[in-house]
Amino acid sequence: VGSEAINTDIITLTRFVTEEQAKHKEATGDFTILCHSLQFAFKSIAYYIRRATLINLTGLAGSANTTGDDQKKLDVIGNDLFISAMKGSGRVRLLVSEEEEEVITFDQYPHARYAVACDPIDGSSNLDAGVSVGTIFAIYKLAEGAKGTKEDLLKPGTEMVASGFTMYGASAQLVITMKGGAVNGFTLDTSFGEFILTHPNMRIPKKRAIYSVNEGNSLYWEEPVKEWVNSLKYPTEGGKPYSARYIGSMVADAYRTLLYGGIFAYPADKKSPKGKLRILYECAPMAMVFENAGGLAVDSNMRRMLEVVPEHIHDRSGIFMGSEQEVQKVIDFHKRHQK
Ligand code: P6P
Repeated sequence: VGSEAINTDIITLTRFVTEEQAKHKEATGDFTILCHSLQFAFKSIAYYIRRATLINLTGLAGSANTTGDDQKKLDVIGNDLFISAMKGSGRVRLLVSEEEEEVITFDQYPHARYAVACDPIDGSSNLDAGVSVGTIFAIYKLAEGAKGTKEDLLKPGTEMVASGFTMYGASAQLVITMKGGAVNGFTLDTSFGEFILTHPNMRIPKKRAIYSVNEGNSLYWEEPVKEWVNSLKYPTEGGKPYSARYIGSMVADAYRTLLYGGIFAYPADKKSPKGKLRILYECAPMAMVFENAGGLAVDSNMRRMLEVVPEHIHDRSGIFMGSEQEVQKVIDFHKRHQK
């Protein structure tokens, strides 16, 4: 071995969660076991995404397998993998998935104490183009005596115990945060098959001249949104115009915004009055990541995103999330319109 220092004190996600558990004497280890199953889901989804083009999973291959079914699309495979990983944990009672109309209850585990909401492969429409997609997840702990019905998930994001996402890009990047905790980034080392802590205590810059929004919707935007975006493009106080960065895959736009700063927005508008992105498994989990990294996240009424309560499990919301000062600018434009 050469003279370079070998880091033998590697912090894997498994070790990280185990050390976290040790800090809470009342912990039973259930969350640790749930995290093992979560990371298995990410590893297996990462495997199929990496091979998608090779084994023609990027669309309905048209070729039937032995049982005559159409070959599944990746988002169906991602969903199946996630469901079986959560069931296999034995620690999940309820699961909401973007791919499932109804909530899934694991009746074989009536005493399991966690409820999970997820988008197994968010942005999957971009897959064929090789754009980074991801899994977004939210974890709630069921109240004592909870019945284990979907009402147990119709809560504000402030009640999540953890949330995060895994982006399947050049490597699989997992970003996870616990309630009131730090945001930590892990990179999948496929040679170990382990998520390694590579981005401890991620903090989003307080400001950054980058905005990320689909301007193809500007015809439908409300006035304050139009004025806010124009103020970035045509600065009046002599500043430089902002850079526009929009990938169209939420986890990719979110990861860049978290690392570089700036703001990501998907406003509710005249075309989508309730917004496009889903509260339970897109807006709320991302909002907790951004708040715990020192940023802000609000809905189209400028309410704190984590205080928004969905009425139905697939409810949507507008969202503005990113650097504190950038989100504050949007709030200021909306305040001017309220007077
Ligand atoms: P648009 C992908 O389809 C997605 O759900 C998010 O990942 C992404 O942020 C958004 O929709 C992109 O939507 O309307 O800009 O294509």
